[in-house]
Amino acid sequence: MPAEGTPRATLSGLELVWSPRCESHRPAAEVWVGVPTPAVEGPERVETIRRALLAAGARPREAAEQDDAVLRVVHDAGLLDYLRRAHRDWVTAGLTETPGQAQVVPYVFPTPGLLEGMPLREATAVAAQAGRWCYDTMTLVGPGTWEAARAATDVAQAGAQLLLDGARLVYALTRPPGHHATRSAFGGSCYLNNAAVAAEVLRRGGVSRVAIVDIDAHPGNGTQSIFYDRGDVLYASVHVDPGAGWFPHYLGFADEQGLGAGLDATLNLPLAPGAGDAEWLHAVRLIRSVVQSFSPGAVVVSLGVDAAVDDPESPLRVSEEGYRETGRALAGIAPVLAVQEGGYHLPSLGRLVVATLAGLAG
Ligand code: SP5
Ligand code: ZN
Repeated sequence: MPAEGTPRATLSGLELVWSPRCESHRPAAEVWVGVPTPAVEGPERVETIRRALLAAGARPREAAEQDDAVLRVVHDAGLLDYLRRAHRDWVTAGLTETPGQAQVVPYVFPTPGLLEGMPLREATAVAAQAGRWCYDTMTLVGPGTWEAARAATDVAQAGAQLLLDGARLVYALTRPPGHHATRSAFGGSCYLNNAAVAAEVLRRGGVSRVAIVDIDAHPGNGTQSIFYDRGDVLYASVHVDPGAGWFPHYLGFADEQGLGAGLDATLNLPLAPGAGDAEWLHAVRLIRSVVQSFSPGAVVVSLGVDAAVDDPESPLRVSEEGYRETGRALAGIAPVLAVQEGGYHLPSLGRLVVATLAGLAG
C-alpha cells in the first residue's frame, strides 16, 4: 500500500479527547409523531469513531471532570438543574410504573401561544415539567443522560484547553451532540451545547474572536441563538434547507444573520435536498472566505457527518472525498477544534470523521 493511503499515517499524533462517560446516555427511542422509533444517536457511535481514529494514528486523551463555571455562562441554571434531576424525579413520581415510560418524554409544552402573555409557572406534575425545557419528543432523558451530556462538555472544554495550550488541531469526541441545545432548552438529540462551551472557554482563555463552522447536515440553532447578538463569536453553517421540510423546521434560514453587535456574524447556507459535493463545497468555500475575513484566533468546527450520502437523517449526498475536501477548505485559517455533532450511518461513520480530520490536518 502506498504510504499516502495507509490509515496509520493519516492522523498520526492527532489529539483525540474523549470520555467513557459519554456512553452512559442510552436513549430508549426517539418518539416521533407519537410513535417510538429506534434511537439513532446511540453509544456505539463513540466506539465506532474512536476505533477509526485510533487506527489512523490519533493519540487518545481522557477528559477530566470540570466544574460548572462555563456551563453556567452558556446555559440557564434552570436547564442544568432540570437535566440533573429529571430522570430521578421521573422514577420517584412512579412514571416508569404508570404509565410505564422508562425515560423522560415531554407531554405538554408551555409555548407562547399557550401562555398568551400570562406568567410561566412551575408545573407541579413531574410529567408536565419536561416540556418547559425540551422542545421536541425525540430527545429522551434516561438514567445516564446527565452524566454523558456533562461528560461531553468536559471533552469540549479539555479540547479547547489544548488549543489554548498551543495545539493546532484537536478532535473532541463529544456525545451526545450539542448544537441544537439552546441556552435554556434541549432537543434534536442534544442536551448541552458542546461547541458553545468550547467557544466560551476559548474566549475566556484570551482568544478575542472565535469562529464556529457548523458542517452538520442540520443547522445548529442552539449555537446560533447563544451567540446571535455577539460580534466576538461568528457562527456559520451549511445544512439542508429547513424550508424544504427538514429538522429543525423553524430555524436555519438564510435571512437569519445576527442581531445588534452580532449582525452579520451569523451565516446560514441552506442547501436543497439531494445536493452533493459540488453544491456543498461551494457553500463550504464561501464560509471559508467569510471566516477568513473575520480573522479568528481559533475555529471550532461542529463536525457532524450526517450530510453523507448514506446517512439516514438527511437527504444531502456528500461523499467521503467531499468531507476530506471540506476539511482542507477549513484548514490554515487558525487553530481548529473539531467537536463531534451528528452522523448516524455506523458503517461509514468512522471513515467520514477520519477523512474530514485528514483534510483539516492538511
Ligand atoms: C445532532 C443532530 O444531528 N440532530 C439531528 C436530529 C434530527 N432528528 C430529526 C428526526 C426527524 C424525524 N425523523 C423521523 C425518523 C423516524 N425514525
Ligand atoms: Zn445533524
